[in-house]
Amino acid sequence: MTEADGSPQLDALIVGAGLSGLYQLKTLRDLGFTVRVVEAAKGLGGTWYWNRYPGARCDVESLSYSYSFSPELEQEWTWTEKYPTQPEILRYIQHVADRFDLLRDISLSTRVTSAVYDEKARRWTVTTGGGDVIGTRFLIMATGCLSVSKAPEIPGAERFQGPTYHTGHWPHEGVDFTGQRLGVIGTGSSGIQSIPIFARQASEMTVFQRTPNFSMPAGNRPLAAQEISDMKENYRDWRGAQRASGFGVPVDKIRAKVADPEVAEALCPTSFPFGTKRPCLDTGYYETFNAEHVHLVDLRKTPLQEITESGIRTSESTYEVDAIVFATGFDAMTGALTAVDIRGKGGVALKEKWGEGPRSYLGLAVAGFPNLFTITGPSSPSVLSNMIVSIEQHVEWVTDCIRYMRDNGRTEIDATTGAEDDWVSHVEEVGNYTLYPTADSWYMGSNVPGKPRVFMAYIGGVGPYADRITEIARNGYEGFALKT
Ligand code: NA7
Repeated sequence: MTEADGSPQLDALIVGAGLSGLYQLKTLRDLGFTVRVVEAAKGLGGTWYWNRYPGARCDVESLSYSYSFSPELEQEWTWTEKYPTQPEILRYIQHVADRFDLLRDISLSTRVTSAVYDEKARRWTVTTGGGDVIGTRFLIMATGCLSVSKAPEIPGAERFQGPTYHTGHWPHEGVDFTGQRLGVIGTGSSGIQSIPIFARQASEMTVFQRTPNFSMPAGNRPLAAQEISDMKENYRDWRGAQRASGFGVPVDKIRAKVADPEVAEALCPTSFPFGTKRPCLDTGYYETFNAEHVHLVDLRKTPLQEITESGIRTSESTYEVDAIVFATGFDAMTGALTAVDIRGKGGVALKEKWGEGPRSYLGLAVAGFPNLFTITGPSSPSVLSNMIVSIEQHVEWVTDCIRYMRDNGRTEIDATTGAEDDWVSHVEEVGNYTLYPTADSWYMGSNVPGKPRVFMAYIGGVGPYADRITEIARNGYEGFALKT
């Protein structure tokens, strides 16, 4: 369907061609809706498209980190390792796109810059970086929780004469640090996964650590044929259990792995309780610091002061380097949503509404922004779960909602402010029963200077959360105002 001026009019526009966007496209298209995906990258995969630094791997086991919606897909796809590598996940995503013929409804290299709600027409007008205008009844942000890299807010970063890289935006052609003096800033999951590999290349490597992290050996290995076939036999039961979800338990043995006791001590996490920052899985991370050419700088003792033309200066000395890797993380959970100029009722900007922290009903909808859905949005379990389970949950809920609206002749759905307030209070209350708010983490938004310090995920559990949103839908979308 097109407007008189030729601009497309859709039932739904999906932003993002990662695991969420692809499944959302399939479910809506299967119901006969006119739907399109726009994606800023040149390829599919979302977070997995960009995070291609060496060693990038999912920290959920591959047999669980896969779609559950198609028993056939489950049977035909075979994972090779316990924890899937980024290239293998991308191959899986490509396979899904080919198998369900998704590509024909996806526009790559297309970035959405603004979305404005027309209250009269009850439709969104979406504009892309290329100047295209798309009209749509529903706007579905499938933009991911960890997709906007956090710029390193370090004085002088732009002065450095050598190459700099961010783990969240790694060059597609790869980088070889052989023979180079390398500085790595950041020891979160991305740093911990990539540092052992950089150490094999660099002639000298200095790791700048602000906060030591909890990391456990991944114990990665090829999957045996028997365990794959056992899993394939039991997939259906497993998927049911998965939607109720669970957590792992740590064993930490850093002092036994690192020869230099001072370095070992510096690597031991002490400043926050286990789990309040996302625990990492590593392969040989701590042992890397036993190599003579690998050095650890403890930024708590000698704070980072600036980046110079040729190196990194702390309060104690300057480290000359040829290249710098920023493994400094993401503007998590809200970054990709506030990066688009989204204007709801009365022209209010989402960024403005979220000035004091994200407010959302169920992590799915935002009061005053009708017909807008956020897949794994803030205040849903999202990053506190196996993402793909939460993605499927949200995608299916949104699809059912849009179908319900079509079947019942409704053209607008908007969360009420009261329901949103209650949900935000509930999320906060449950979060306050935990230790999460005690740590400075990306869960709290506190890794980004100036970002409000709010616990952005829902810790009430994937299973109970699913029951709640299902119940809300069953009761005719409680907490939402629907218009015909
Ligand atoms: P994370 O986990 O946010 O880690 C970022 C790291 O970078 C962390 O060690 C930060 O220290 C450090 N950092 C950030 N900014 C600075 C500055 N300015 N100076 C020094 N050090 C800094 O991001 P990742 O990409 O590793 O992982 C994100 C998630 O992806 C992960 O949890 C998994 O779910 C997958 P800090 O801890 O803030 O002191």
